[in-house]
Amino acid sequence: MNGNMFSLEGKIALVTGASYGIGFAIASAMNAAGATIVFNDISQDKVDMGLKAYADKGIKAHGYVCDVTKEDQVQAMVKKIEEEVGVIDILVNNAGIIKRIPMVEMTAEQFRQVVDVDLNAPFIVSKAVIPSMIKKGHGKIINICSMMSELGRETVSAYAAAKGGLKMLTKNIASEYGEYNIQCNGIGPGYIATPQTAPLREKQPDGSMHPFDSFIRAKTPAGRWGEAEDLGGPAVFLASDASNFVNGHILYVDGGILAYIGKQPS
Ligand code: NAP
Ligand code: GCO
Repeated sequence: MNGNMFSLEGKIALVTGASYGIGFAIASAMNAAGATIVFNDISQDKVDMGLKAYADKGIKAHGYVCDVTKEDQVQAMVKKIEEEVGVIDILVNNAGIIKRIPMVEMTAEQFRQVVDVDLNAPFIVSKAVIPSMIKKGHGKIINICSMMSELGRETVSAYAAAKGGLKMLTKNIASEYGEYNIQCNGIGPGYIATPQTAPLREKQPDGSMHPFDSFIRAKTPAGRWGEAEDLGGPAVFLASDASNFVNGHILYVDGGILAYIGKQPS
C-alpha cells in the first residue's frame, strides 16, 4: 500500500455504461485519484461521445463497444482490454436501464430486459474479470445498486427485483472471492439528476415542478436531488486500499433518504 490509501495510481478501472451519467462521474473521480479509465457502451457513437467527454476533461480513456448482456461480447472485450490496456483491477458494474410500467401492464419480455441489464450483466462481467483478479492477487468490484435494492414503489417492479438481486449478488461475490483478496461492495445512489431520472423532473405544462420532483425533495433531508459527482468520492473509497477490509457492504449515497420518514406537513 503506498502512502495515500485513497490513491488509485497504477490501477486500471473498467466502468460499464460510462459514456455519461453516474458511470462517467465515477470514472472521472477514479481518474482524478490516479486510475486508468476503461469504459464501454452499446454503440460506437456513444463510445465516441464518451471519449470526447473524457478528453474534454483531460482524461485519456479507453472505450470499447460492448453490450454487457452478451457474454461473448463481454469475454471478448475483457480479453481485448487485457491485451491493449492491462489486467482490470477495479470493476464498476454501472450500466443499467429502467422501465417504469405498472406491473400488471408490463410484459414478461420487458421484465426480462430490465433484469438482463441490471442483474444478469453484472454477473456476466464480474465472472469475466474475477479470474485475472485472482491471478493478480487483488481486485475491487463495485455494483451500482439503488434505493430500490431496499424499497419498492409503483411502476418499477422489474428494476427493484433486479437491484434487490444485485445487492445479494454483491454479498455473494464478497463471500465467494474474499479469500482471494477481492472486495465486492455496492453503492446505492439516492435520486440522482441524470438522463435516467429526467422524466421524473420535467417541468409541468404550467411551469410547475413535476410532482415526483417535489416528492423526492421532501423525502431527502438535504432537500435536493443528488448529482452524479456526489458518487465519485464513495466510489474512490471502495476502489482504494482504504476499503480493503470492507466487503459485502452496500454504501447508500442518498442524502439520508433511507434514514428519513419525510418532511412533516408544515
Ligand atoms: P443512464 O443515464 O440511463 O446511463 C446508463 C448507461 O448504461 C448508459 O451509458 C447506457 O448506454 C448504458 N447501458 C444501458 N444498457 C447497456 C448495455 N446493455 N450494455 C452497455 N451499456 C448499457 O443511467 P444513470 O442514471 O447514469 O445510472 C447508472 C447506474 O446507476 C444504473 O445502474 C442505474 O440503475 C443506477 N442508479 C441510478 C440512479 C439515478 O437516480 N440516476 C439512482 C440509483 C441507481 P446507452 O446510452 O447506449 O443506452
Ligand atoms: C425511479 C428512479 C429510481 C432511481 C434510483 C433510486 O423511477 O424510482 O429511477 O429508481 O433511478 O434507482 O435509487
